[in-house]
Amino acid sequence: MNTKRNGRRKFLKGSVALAGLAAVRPLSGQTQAGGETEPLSAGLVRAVGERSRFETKRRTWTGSGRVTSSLTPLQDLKGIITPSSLHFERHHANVPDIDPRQHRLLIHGFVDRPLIFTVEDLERLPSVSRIHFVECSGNSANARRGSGTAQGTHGMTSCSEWTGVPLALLLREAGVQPQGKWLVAEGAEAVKMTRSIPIEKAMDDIIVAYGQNGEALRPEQGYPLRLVNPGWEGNTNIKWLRQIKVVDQPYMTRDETSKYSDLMPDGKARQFTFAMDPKSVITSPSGGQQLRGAGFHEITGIAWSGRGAVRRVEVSTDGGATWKDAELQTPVLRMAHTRFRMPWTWDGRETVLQSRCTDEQGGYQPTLAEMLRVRGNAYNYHASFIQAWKINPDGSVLNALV
Ligand SMILES: Nc1nc2c(c(=O)[nH]1)N[C@H]1C(S)=C(S)[C@@H](COP(=O)(O)O)O[C@H]1N2
Ligand SMILES: [Mo]
Repeated sequence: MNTKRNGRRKFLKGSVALAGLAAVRPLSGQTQAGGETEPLSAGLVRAVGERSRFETKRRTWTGSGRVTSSLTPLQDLKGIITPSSLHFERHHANVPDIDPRQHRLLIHGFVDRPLIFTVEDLERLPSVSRIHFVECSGNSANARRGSGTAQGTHGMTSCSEWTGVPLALLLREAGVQPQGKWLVAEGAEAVKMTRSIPIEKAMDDIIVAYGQNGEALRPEQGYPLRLVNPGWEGNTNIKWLRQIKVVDQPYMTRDETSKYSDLMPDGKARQFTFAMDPKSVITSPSGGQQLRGAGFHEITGIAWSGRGAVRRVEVSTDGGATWKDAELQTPVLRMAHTRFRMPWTWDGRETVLQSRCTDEQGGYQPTLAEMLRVRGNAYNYHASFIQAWKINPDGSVLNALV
C-alpha cells in the first residue's frame, strides 16, 4: 500500500476549499500573457537568459568597503537547488579573476609522481555530478544574535549540483606514499587560503569540481576549480584550487587554529570539527515575512546534515508542545539540502513554529538551551540548534530566539 499517496488524497479531500484563500476572480485583462505587453527584446531569442525583471530575490551582506560574505535568500528558494547566482559567498580576500587557460593544479608531496593538470586535462577525465550543500561553519550562529530572517540566520548554506573529478582518482594517478596521511589544499587568491584534510576523506568522496548547476563554477564559487568536500565545514572546500600537497600531518594553518576552532567551557579549544551537524530551518513562514490572514498555509523549509541523509524532520506549530513529522520531498540525498513540507491551518492566534532534524546516524538538532549547556556560551562556529519563528496575530513573523 502506498501510504504517501493515500495521505495526499486524504489531504486534498479534507481541504476542498483551502481556508483563507480568495475565490477565483475573472482575469482583469492587462495582466495576461501573450502579446499585450511590450516584448522583452526585439529579437525572439536571447543567447544567455536572464530572470524576469519582476524577480528581485538577491544575496545580502552587511557593512561596506571590503565585504567578504553574502547570504543566500533561503526564504525565496524553491526545491533544493540554489541558483548559482544566489549561492552564498565567503572569501577572506577578493574574488580573483582567473583565466582558465592559465590556471594549473599541482599535486605533489608524498607521491610517486607529482602531477600538474590544466582545467582541460581534468575535463578529459572520468567525471561525477553530485548534489551537495556547502555550509560555512559560522552559519546559524547569528540566529541567537539578532538576525531576523532565514537569510540572516541560515543564509550561509547553499546547495548545488557539482561536476568534476573524484580527488581519489587524481591521488591514485599520483600514487600516495605510505607517509601520506593528510593533504594541504591551497587556493590561488591573494591570501592563499589553506586547509589540512585527512587522506581518508579525500579517498572517500571529495570532488575537484569545475561545474556548478550545469555550467562552469561562478567566480565567487572558485572558478575555474574548487574542492567540494561533502558535509564538511565550508572552509575545507578550497576555491580557486591550485595546489594539493600530500603530507604526513596537519599543517596547523591560520584557518584551523586561530580561526574555526571552538572554545569549550573548560577553556580548551576543539580543532578539526569537520562534519557539519544536522540542522533544519523553516523558510516559509519565516522571519520578516507576513502571513495574509488565518487559514491554510504550507509550512516548508530545508534540512541537512554533514553526516549523511536526513531521516526525519519534525515540526511544531504550538511552541514545542507537540511535534509532527513533516513530509520529506524526494530526492533525499546524502549531504544535501532536503526540502520538507507540512500543511497547516493557522487559527490566527500568536504561536511559535519550529523544526528539528534527525539524520541517518541518529544525530539530531538540539534546542538552543541544550547546545549552550553542553558547549558553553562562547560557542560560535559549528553551532546547531532549533530555530523558532514567532507568528503574531497580525501575521508578522519574528525570530523568537532573540
Ligand atoms: N581559496 C579559498 N577558498 C575558500 C575560501 C577562501 O576564502 N579562499 N573561503 C572558504 C569558506 S570560509 C567557505 S564557507 C566556503 C564558501 O564557499 P562559497 O563562497 O562558494 O559559498 O569557501 C571556502 N573556500
Ligand atoms: Mo566559512
